[in-house]
Amino acid sequence: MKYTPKILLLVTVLASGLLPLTPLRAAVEPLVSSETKEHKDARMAWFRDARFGMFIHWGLYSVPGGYYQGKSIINYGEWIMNNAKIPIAEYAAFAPQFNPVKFNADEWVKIAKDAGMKYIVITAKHHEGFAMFRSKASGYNIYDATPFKRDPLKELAEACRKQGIKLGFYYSQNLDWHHPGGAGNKWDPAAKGDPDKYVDEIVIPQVKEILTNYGEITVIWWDMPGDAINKPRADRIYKAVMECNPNIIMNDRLGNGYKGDTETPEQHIPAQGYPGRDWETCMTINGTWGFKKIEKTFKSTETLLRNLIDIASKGGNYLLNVGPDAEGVIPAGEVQPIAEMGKWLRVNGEAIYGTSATLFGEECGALSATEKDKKGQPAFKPTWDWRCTTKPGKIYIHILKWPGTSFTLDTKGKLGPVTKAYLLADSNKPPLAVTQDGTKLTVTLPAQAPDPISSVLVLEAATK
Ligand code: JFZ
Repeated sequence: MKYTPKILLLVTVLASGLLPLTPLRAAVEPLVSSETKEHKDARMAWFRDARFGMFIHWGLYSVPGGYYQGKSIINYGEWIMNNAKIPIAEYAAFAPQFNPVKFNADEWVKIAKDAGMKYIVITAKHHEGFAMFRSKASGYNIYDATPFKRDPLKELAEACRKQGIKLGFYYSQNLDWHHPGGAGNKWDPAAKGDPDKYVDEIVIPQVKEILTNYGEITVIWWDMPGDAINKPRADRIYKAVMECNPNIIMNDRLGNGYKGDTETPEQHIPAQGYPGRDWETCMTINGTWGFKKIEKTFKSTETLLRNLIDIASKGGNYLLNVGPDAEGVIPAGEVQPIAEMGKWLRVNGEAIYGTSATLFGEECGALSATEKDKKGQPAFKPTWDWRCTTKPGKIYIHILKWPGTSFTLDTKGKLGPVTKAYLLADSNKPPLAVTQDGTKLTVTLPAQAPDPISSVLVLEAATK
């Protein structure tokens, strides 16, 4: 087919939403420099507002659910093929047993939405190599290789669109323990193959499929880069993504110098965030990403909410994982605490969504004088009295440890006169009494916290 350049331009602009295209983004990564700040800001705007998303690890590994030959296999459930060194043909035999008839995309999206999450990132293909979508590039996919005969990503994309949730795809570009030429499978000789053929005949065609067949996909989440993703291969993959959607948000895990748009700290919250970079902490609610039958212990609502508040106060996002089982059900132990988070967010969301990082920083904790972290550096010891987020003209103090009848803050000269103070849970009540003596600010509080986990004190004041 031949298009005139004008039509092509029009089609591209329409396809990429209303953002004006920087024709150069495709050409510049990893040098990045020529995307204007305005364009980058517009491209990242929804992500910076969102603050809270759902990660979904779902694949063939949900069938064994952490067990192989009657034994519980240690470590993450989605790594079972590797951890138990399961031969390719034997692992592939899980496919005919995979029939997640209880999968209901509308329900999953509703769970995310009720939790106050604004986007979903789901594993389109994890290291096991099994595509969770209908793929022409490989028959090893949920539509063609299982009795399910449905494309869950298609159903999820439709449900997301209906319910106003953004959708992104995780894709394991380097590790692929099934397809010849994919990296990482050293236990089965059938995995041997040409990595260029793997990239050109599996990765690139599948990436094009997931970025064109499912409406607007807003995030591409690579994982576990390695030597096999050398510069020419990384460049080819990147080019394919940019051809599909130049406004996509890409994480930092493609490999070979590609910094992407986001830092992705895993299972932890960095002490100070990443000043000058967008970032997203991804985390499990239990001890695994992919479903494991043995996992019965889940983080509490308090821990999860604290994490969300801590992350927001450092300018990041929280991508919190759920691992649906082989029937397509998200474990109740994961649904329950995130539903509680949603309840809190319906009252206090103004202090999370679309906010900027703290004006202060010291409230998050300090470096220990004696203890060292894994890298031998002074360990960061968080403190949990309060956190701060901001919006123009508003400072939100998330009070985690209720101080009794008054809250005192050293403003360090960072805010002007406070014109009004109130509790977000209590915004119709008379404003709270405030005294300001130099940089010492005191707000009179009720004796009881409105919320047992975190109550937000709003200060209306100009920030400096
Ligand atoms: C990777 C995957 O291997 C894992 O299965 C899961 O998908 C997770 C989100 O990402 O695991 C990693 C990746 C990076 C680090 C640790 C585990 N890391 O940087 O420490």
